[in-house]
Amino acid sequence: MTGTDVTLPTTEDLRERALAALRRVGAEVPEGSDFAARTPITGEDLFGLRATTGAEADEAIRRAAEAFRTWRVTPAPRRGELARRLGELLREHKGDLADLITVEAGKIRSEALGEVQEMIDICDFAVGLSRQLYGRTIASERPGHRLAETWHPLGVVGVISAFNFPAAVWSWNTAVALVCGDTVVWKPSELTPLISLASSRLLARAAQDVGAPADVHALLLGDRDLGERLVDDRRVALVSATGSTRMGREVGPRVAARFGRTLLELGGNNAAVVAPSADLDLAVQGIVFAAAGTAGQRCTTLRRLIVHRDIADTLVDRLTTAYRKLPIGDPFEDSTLVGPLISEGARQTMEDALTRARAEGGTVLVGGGRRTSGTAPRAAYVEPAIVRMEQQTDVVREETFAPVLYVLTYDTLEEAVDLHNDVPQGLSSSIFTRDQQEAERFLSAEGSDCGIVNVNIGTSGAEIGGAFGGEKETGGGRESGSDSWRAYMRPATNTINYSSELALAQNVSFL
Ligand code: UN1
Repeated sequence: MTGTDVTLPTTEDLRERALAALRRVGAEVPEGSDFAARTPITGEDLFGLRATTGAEADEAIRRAAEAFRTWRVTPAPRRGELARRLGELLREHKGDLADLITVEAGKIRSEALGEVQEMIDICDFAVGLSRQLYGRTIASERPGHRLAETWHPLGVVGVISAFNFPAAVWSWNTAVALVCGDTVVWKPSELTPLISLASSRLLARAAQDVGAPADVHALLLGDRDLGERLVDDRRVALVSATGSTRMGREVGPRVAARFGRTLLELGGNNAAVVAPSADLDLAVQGIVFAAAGTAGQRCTTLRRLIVHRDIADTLVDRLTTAYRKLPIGDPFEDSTLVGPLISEGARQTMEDALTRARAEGGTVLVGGGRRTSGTAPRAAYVEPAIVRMEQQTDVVREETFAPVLYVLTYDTLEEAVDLHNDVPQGLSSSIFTRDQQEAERFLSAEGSDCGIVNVNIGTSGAEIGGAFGGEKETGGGRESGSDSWRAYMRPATNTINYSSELALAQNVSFL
């Protein structure tokens, strides 16, 4: 189905809106012709930009390594002041940053504001963390000895981020890395240079306000060559990369080959199990947000629904009804719930997945069509789709970064868990049930194999307080809250002898 019912702002309006936000933030736009800032709202270019050159990137890494030498010995609570000031500036410019996220990533207003809130939250978390970088004291087996564990800053952290959370994922890494005493060099997605310029500018202002070295953070704008520099440069101690599993498969071994560290946050193929006892009102709301929200472009997006056979028809009916009413279009419009896909390429990928799903025995129950606009032929607006599958086929096991929800049915919880875990990715999962035993089994070691496991809530929209990340092809990294900070520091084990005897461990005698 194709309609011509999407009314959109003009590219000129969007350009003005973006420039006004950048001006308020105080960011300068490096004009040039290396690549273009672009908006998925109309699918058009906004203006040309100059990319960071290889030599500039090299110099940025050198300066970040130099700044590390003073930053690492700045007391952690003092480093926390930088996160606090950044949080204040983010609060002040929340609307400006949200505007840029909507213009560049196409997020609806409420989700764009939510992304900035997530940045503010991690700054608050990082301020507290700056007084909580605890090590342990361990009982020594020797008299007059003490064992201690000390956490030290790691070095330069290279952050490679994706278009879909263009600012929040940077802030999770950056706020935590900075209070840990690291310095940061950021290579954002080429699709979201403007929000990167704005975020980076606010951090530079915060650094100036609190007297932190200017080089604690640098931004590299341009294509993947710049990311590859971070991957291959020995001065970069940790590469924290968010993106596809394909990208992670390259980054992981290359960084490991030079004994660098990685923190990988890669693809997901998130599922929700819906049990017969589930509160269906709750389930429908949770599922529609997780599957169709952000136009299916979160790594936590719900992609598979594993429904008990007895309630499958009822649930699917309610979902298809809800899907038919989803307002699709201009993400700046308050009533819109589904904005554009990031590109025509993403739309094509969705169409291909639906073609494959049909060939693999699936039935498209709702959606999948394109919405067009007379004024913006290059924009990619789609109707979120629900596809009933007889089996978990190849296409279902892949992550398609678009709003396609596959529905599978089950008879026993064991079968549901087997289906759930039988994919290569392991990011986020959930179960809708009012049966406590069932919920606990799903949360237990024989349940979901994901890094995020929820009950009676969808797979997306995690708070920053928990650790974020997943297993298997999702990469194994943990970012954001809990004790994820440990990835940004190096532990040293100290044995301190406060006796006058040299006692050897394991009762070894010598001399
Ligand atoms: C991502 O999609 O890369 O849990 C991050 C969520 C958000 C973060 C998503 N807080 O959906």
